Amino acid sequence: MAEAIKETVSNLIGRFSGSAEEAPREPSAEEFQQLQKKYDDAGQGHVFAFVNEIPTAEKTQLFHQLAKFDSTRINELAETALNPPKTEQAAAATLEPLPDSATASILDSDPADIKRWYDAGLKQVAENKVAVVLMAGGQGTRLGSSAPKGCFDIGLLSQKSLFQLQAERILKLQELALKAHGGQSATIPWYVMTSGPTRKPTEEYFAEKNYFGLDKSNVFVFEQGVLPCISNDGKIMLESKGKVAVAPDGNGGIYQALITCGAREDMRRRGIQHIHLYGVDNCLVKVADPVFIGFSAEKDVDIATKVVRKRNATESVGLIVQKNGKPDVVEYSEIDKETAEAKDPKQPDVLKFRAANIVNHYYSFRFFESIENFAHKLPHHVARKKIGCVNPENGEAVKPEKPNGIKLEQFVFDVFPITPLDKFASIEVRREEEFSPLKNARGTGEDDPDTSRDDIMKLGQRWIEAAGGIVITEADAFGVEVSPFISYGGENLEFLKGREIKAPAILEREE
Ligand code: UD2
Repeated sequence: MAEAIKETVSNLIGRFSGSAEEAPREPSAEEFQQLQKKYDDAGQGHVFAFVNEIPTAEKTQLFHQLAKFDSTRINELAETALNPPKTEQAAAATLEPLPDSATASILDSDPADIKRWYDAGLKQVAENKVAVVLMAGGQGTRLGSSAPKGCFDIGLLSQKSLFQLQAERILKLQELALKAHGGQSATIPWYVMTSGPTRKPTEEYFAEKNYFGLDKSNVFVFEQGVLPCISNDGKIMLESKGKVAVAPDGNGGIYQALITCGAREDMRRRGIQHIHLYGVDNCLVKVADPVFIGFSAEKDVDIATKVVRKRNATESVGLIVQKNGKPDVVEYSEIDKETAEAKDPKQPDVLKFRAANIVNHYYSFRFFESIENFAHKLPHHVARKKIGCVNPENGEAVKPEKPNGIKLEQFVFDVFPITPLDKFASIEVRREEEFSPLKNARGTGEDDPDTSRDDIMKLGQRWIEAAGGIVITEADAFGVEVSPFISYGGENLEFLKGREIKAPAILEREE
């Protein structure tokens, strides 16, 4: 039996990692004609304009790329994107903050509640019921780095990357769960979604780092889907004569990808009940946070989301709201100025909409079992971009000076309105403890590598001072990097009581 399971798992890994990329099969002339007819009928036949000018291998690549898309669906998406229906309800959508019944806050929770949630969450980890899904398909365009964001070195004394910090928090939490509840092993499987551009470098980085000490049979790197780029007149764009211009389908592509790559099946086989899903760029993220798991399990919700208080009206964050009576998120790229600046009628100097989305969500596995019902219904958001392509008339390369097409992407939080309010919860956490996103290049002064590094160092210093340690600081010499191996969330630092530490410093486990 064990052999059979091992064999199945190794197949899964093969499928997940997609290691053996066999050469695509050459289509028959009939298969090629059938596909060409489908695209012709959809008014997208121009994608075959140059097939007689490209070598067979490229022609085969083009066939397999186009066979993956549904040309009729692409037309529907393009039509909706370029000519959005002016539905009256969109205009009349009533936006309100979430009702108190669906919101909690760590800031004013009873410490006994927080401890109860923590213990319950840790027990779920000990019983191997908690999985983590990491969305790491974004390309760090604003960061100015071509490597995946998770590989980025934010300048810590340890030189640890975001991926490494997150992996070590998983290791530490497994250890804490084992200590608290005994048992054979507490395993938190880690499903890492990448995109075309980030998959290979991510896989290579994980292998090079030997999975940061994690058992590699519990780490699954998989790839999200792509969608064709569409010209402003609704045509599929060619990147070259034999290749469609495509872009990752957005972090909302996670749901379909979890099924396609077999991750949901693997979770089912493992008996997973709770999923923590988060974005890679937050250096403070509490991976599989037991408080969050325990809180969500106790409320028995299908979806929960962590929020922080919005910094100001223009911060680039989504806002958790109630829209037409349902939980929803208004993304920063789609919010109007009036809504963003609206003040709370009861507190005139506080923003009315201040529950900032931090890409930090909980799902019940029960909800994941319903992905087939909604994945294809999620809306596609439109990003107008400058897209390198070839002129469909003559095949010449076009380097656009201004946006010449659109990329379509789904947003992970667009599932929120599917959930009834009583199966949804939002919990406010402290920004300085849980949210410091890496968005911008060094030197920007906000959400950049230096703010990420400083926020980790300051948090570690606060943990040590709270445990009775003394941190000696001078002007810009502050902070202590506390390795996840020493403490997951500031616990078990009493051994530092009375001890002096000269900042900046690092507390790392002895090898
Ligand atoms: C995201 C949130 C926004 C706010 C902000 C806070 C969404 C849709 N928007 O905006 O509401 O919370 O973060 O920092 O979540 N990703 C993929 N595949 C993709 C695109 C993105 O995996 O095709 C991942 C990306 O690697 C990252 C996360 O999704 O982990 C968020 O992506 P982003 O940083 O590009 O999103 P941003 O900052 O526009």
